[in-house]
Amino acid sequence: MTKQSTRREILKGSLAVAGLSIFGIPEWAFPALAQGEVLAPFTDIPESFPTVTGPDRRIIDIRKIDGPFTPKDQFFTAQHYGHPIVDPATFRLKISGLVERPTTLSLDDLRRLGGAELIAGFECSGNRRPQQGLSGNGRWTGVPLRAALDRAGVKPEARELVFFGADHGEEEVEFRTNKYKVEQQFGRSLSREKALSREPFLAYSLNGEPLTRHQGSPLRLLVPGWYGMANVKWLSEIHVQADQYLGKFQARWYRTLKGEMIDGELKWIETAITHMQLKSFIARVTRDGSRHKVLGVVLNDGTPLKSVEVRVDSGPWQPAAMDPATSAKYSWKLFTYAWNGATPGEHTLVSRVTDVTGKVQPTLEELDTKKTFLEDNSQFPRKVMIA
Ligand SMILES: Nc1nc2c(c(=O)[nH]1)N[C@H]1C(S)=C(S)[C@@H](COP(=O)(O)O)O[C@H]1N2
Ligand SMILES: [Mo]
Repeated sequence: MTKQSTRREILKGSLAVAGLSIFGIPEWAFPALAQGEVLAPFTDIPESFPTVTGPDRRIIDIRKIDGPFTPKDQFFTAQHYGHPIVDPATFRLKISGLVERPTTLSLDDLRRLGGAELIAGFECSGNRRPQQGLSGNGRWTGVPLRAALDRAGVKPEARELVFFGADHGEEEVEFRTNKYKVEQQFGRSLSREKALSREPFLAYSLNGEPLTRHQGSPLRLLVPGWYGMANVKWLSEIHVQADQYLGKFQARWYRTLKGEMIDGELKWIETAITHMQLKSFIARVTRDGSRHKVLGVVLNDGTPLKSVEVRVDSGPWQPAAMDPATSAKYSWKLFTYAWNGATPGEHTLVSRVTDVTGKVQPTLEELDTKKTFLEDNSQFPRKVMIA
């Protein structure tokens, strides 16, 4: 048995498990550049650009993805009020409001509840072309949110849970013709049903190490399969209430305005940003001798995938192979495509992903009636120069 077919057998096995057997002949290789492998330059982004994009902001250079998990010192970081400092030793998570037992939990208390692991990737809802750098994937350790909430006992009349970060700032709240300047904490809410489901997670470590300040040290919420804004960093308080939470970052900042055809009539609707929309993008193209390889990323809400395909110029869609190391439900998924017979000159490459429900990643034209820029999951054609 050759080395190649061994790899193929292994992959076949894990694809069957993941239900991805319709993918083409796998040509999987670990994503870090192999010896002798060189990047084929994209002509749609600069050869180099700063990944630190502001005082407290960082993006990843997707051409440098070097494994299933994004290292802590490369993980993108985005937030509204900068990075607060919270001392892990004196930190207490407060659970207040409509609970049987108002509760405060130290990190040790939380550790005693858990030690569970979650593999989850996410992107900022504003992540978009050409850099797509507001995305990453992590192996998180922590406690299912449910375990902490059960300590406090959510009362039957509670409808909504609000998650507050330690970060805050002055906000202008508009009410009719008035504007009020008030101090507010970053806050995001979840319905009772979602908060008490098995999914949301309180994470205190990333890839086996305590969260960095950038990642929300000492504790953050993760809502697997949702866009980044739900993953409240520097989590300090969970407030349980009957009313709807209408804070800025819940009710106003993260929403989409789009036109939808309903019974032959165009209706303008506004929706909240919640779960990630089905998306793929090509991260890099490399050459090893005369062979070219395309590596890309899929992000979605955890719905199993049916296929990822790559198209070169105006050729047919060709199946890509999935990386078995990224098959966990909420992991980002890496894929590769062996591009045979690449000719010198500029080419256009694009990927598209389809999930098992038959949902297909839309083209940019198909998102034409989406006015606001968040949730851009459109197919992203890339231009690459082959020497
Ligand atoms: N406390 C707090 N949490 C926050 C935010 C914030 O401003 N404050 N920003 C959110 C947004 S918009 C995103 S995209 C993610 C980014 O997570 P990261 O910095 O770990 O990549 O954090 C989310 N959690
Ligand atoms: Mo975001």
